[in-house]
Amino acid sequence: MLLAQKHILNFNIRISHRRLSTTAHMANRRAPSSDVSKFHEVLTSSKRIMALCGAGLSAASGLGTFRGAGGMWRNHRATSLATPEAFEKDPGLVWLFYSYRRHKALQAKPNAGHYALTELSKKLPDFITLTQNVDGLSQRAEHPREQLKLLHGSVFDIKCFSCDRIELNNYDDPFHPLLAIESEEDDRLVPAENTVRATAAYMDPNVNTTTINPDDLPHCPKCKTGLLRPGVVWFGEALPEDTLGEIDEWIKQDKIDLILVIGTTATVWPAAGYVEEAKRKGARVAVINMDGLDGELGAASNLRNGDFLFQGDAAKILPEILKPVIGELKIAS
Ligand code: BV8
Repeated sequence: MLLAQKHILNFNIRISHRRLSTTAHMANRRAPSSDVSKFHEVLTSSKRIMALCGAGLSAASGLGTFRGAGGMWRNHRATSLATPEAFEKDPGLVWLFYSYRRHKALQAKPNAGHYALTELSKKLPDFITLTQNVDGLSQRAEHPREQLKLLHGSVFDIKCFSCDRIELNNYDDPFHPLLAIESEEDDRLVPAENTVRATAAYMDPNVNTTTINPDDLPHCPKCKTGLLRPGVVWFGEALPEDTLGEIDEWIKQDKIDLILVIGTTATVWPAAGYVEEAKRKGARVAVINMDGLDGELGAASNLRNGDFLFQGDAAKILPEILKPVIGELKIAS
């Protein structure tokens, strides 16, 4: 008995130990700080910093996110649109979807979050921004190009679906007359059925959408036969080799002090994998997200002691938490 008890006692101690250790571990594991002054100490002593950005960074510019608050992809329909298979099945529909996002992105303006990262790049040569966004807003905030890595391409680059031709930075809106998407309110100038169908198609998969005969869609001026397509990385497609190489080169150079995980659910790979890579190089993690811990934080969810979590709008939080390095952000109106 005694033995048993001793066992029970030990067991209890073990249990309590484990409970203690797990709670201690949990406490240690999930105790990110949101103390800005503590973050400022870490920031000012950090030499090498990386940022991983997602749709939440552009939310304050009026662009929908994919899954988070007001998620544009909530119906998952968008995921099925962002694939080479969807383009093969109905290139007109996929083009209408991207024409809609080009139009919205051109109407939008970079926000204080984008400009704060631009300033940090200018002040800290060993800072790089990895963005999953294809909206061109970091570029329009004049983020130093060599410190900006476009993981998933840009809706303003145009590629050929068949040959290797690529045209960078095409801002024609619409890219082709058949792809005209005016703002929802005012669609006088666009063939009504186009907009209605486009929006319907996007919202309701049961609407037959083959709106545009592929022969009428823009074709490649080089190989003449290939359809032109948006220069983004679709699901199932590889990320740009040169960009991945540049990032790996930067990561290899030295330890990393801090990774900023900004407005992303960190659920799309291999982009989400950079959180773990930075941690392996010694980085502390600072999450800036509207949803916070109760939201989907994917690869950035297991925060530890010494990590940070700032819940709220990236456009408001970034200028604040980066102030010791970038100073007061002055945005030209
Ligand atoms: C590939 C371009 C292989 C197009 C995009 C490992 C495990 C599991 C799956 C995989 C794996 N490896 C590969 C896969 C498959 C797949 C994948 O990851 N699937 C997921 C869904 C599980 N990955 C791929 O297919 C990749 N390719 O693996 O190729 C290969 C290799 C060699 C050779 C051939 C093939 C390609 C992935 C890229 C796909 N393209 N975009 C387009 O945009 O149309 S992904 C797209 O979705 C975005 O770029 C982004 O990456 C993602 C959306 O995520 P977020 O940006 O995080 O947006 P989200 O809405 O989810 O979250 C917003 C967050 O912001 C929320 O948390 C919200 O709370 C917050 N927020 C909202 N407002 C604010 C805010 N925060 C702050 N302030 C605010 N105001």
